[in-house]
Amino acid sequence: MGKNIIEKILAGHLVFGNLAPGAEIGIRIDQTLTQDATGTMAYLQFEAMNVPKVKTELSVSYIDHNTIQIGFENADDHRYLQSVAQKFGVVFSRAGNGICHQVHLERFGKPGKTLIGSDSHTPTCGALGMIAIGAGGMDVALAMAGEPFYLTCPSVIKINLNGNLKPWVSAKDVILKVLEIFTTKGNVGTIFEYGGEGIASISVPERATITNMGAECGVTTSVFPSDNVTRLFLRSQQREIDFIEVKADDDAVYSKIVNIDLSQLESLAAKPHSPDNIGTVRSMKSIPVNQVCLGSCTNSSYKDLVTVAKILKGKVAHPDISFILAPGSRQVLDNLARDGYLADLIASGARLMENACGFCIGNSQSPKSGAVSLRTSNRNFPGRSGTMDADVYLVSPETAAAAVITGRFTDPRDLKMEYPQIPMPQKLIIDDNMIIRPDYTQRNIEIHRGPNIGAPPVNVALPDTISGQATIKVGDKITTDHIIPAGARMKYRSNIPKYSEFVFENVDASFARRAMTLKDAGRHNIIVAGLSYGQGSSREHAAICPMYLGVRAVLVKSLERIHAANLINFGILPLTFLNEHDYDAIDQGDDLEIAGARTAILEGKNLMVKNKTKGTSFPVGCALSSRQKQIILAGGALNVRSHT
Ligand code: MIC
Ligand code: SF4
Repeated sequence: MGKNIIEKILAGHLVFGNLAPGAEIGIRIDQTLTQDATGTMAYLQFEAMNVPKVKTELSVSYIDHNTIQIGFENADDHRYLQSVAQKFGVVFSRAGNGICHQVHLERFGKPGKTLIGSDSHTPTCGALGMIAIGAGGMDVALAMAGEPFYLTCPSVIKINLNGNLKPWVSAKDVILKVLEIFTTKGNVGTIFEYGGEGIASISVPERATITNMGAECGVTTSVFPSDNVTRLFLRSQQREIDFIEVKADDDAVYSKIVNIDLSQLESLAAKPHSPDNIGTVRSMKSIPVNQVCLGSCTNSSYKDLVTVAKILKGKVAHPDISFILAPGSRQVLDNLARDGYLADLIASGARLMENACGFCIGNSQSPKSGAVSLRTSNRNFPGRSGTMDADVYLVSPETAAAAVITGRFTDPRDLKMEYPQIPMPQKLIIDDNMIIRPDYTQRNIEIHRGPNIGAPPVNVALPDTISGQATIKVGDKITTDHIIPAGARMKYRSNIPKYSEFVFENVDASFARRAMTLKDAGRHNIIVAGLSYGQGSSREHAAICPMYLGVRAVLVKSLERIHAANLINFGILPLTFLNEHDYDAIDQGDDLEIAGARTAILEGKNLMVKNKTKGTSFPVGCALSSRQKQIILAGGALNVRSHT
């Protein structure tokens, strides 16, 4: 029987288990990436593992998220990260060099390799025919220490892209269509593998837009074959040497096959407040727009930005529009500048931001209250822009450019212009002088720890009886942005006691105080939630901070992959309702008790939850592999590691 791309790469990296969908497997990791917002915790955890140098082929530490630097905190983090990279043999991409996923795609990703990154959009590099997976910082630290990465062996869904895109329709519209089909929930444990004759006309950066936003579906990753398009891209990056062909066998088997006719697609938008709330741009009926943000790791390649520059050339942003531009990398910016497009964009009124995450994570450029903001980024969760009552729509660069001109939602076809053709330059400017490679001749490198760098908190072993309260009850699709907000709060990433004050800030601002009071009384906090709990980012702070507040279990209808792994890594028990009506019967504040937890976990049995307030009991599931059981019982991964 033939093999698909995923099976081929996994088989070449398998170190534990069998490739049977649903079973736990361990794979060797060739490359890792971290960014500054998740990186400090990852390297603090790595330091606690007492390993002298990273054991991967390549590990890169990027500074791209917290670059606003109001106060000393982020600068302290950056300094720590630079020194720790030197000490442990990690390549360091300085602030100003660009967003981790864009830079990794350009400079480091390799077909056929495995990559994990402490950022949920790590699958971006799947565009190069590699397996690239987002994970919590602890899992990345373990991979840097040479441990396998464990995951549920995925089932593979084939998405055939057939035909060709029509003018004005682009890669963003393709992934928005995929989100319409698959939604943001129910895809845990699957991978999207793209194929079909249409992919021959889709460049690597466009493929990257598609693999990047697969993260919003909750799939483990997305991958394209490595073909001639990949070879050309690597050649343009002066690293054709990294090219190998990676393709599925003709008789490869998939769990499901979905066909998308590219020629039938039109411009789409993800409406507030979820990336799967899709409608056509036509159906937006000229809604007035206040802000347009171009950039993020989804849509800030040379082609994306040149397309917009050509559409806007000689025009000025509509007076009602604040037009924000954040190029994805310094390479993109260098080439835009050399080719004159940067001048065109600035002349059209673009407000040029740093080559960093910026607006996407809400740490700058929050729109006005009640604003309509069109963004080429990947998430429009409530409040993520920094303005609670803003309506954020996710769109293609073409749709964004049309709104810059008209001040309204406009199908770019209605601009009645010729669709710009973007020839790739003969030669790209490639300059790695913002990348610092480890210098192995240096000894006794001192690690800089400013006052913002704390110790990673460690949990205690799981007690046999969890006794406490349903301190909060929330609904479906609670994202990690709901659990622990990013934006202006991001600067506390390395200071867990402080950051923990903001857990569920935008859902129930008194949660942290209530939880701390219960913890101080020697009791446990339990989070009760609906479907798809923990969507979105890889931020392990959505587990660490609740852990710090004394959360010992989450009781949910279903959990997303990265968050589930993070909960286990920090000793929080992930429990699932076996009967959904038991969720309905719990009220926030109910006294809950789970007795005999350790024994039930060891024996792989369901646990019983006693609702002491209601006088009822109900069973809950806890599906853990034997490796995960060991971690949960020990109170987290660091506790296991320190005993091995
Ligand atoms: C995001 O897009 O939400 C982030 C910020 O990049 C996160 C990482 C983080 O919270 O540091 C992600 O996607 O994992
Ligand atoms: Fe940065 Fe936004 Fe991409 Fe996250 S999604 S890595 S915040 S640009």
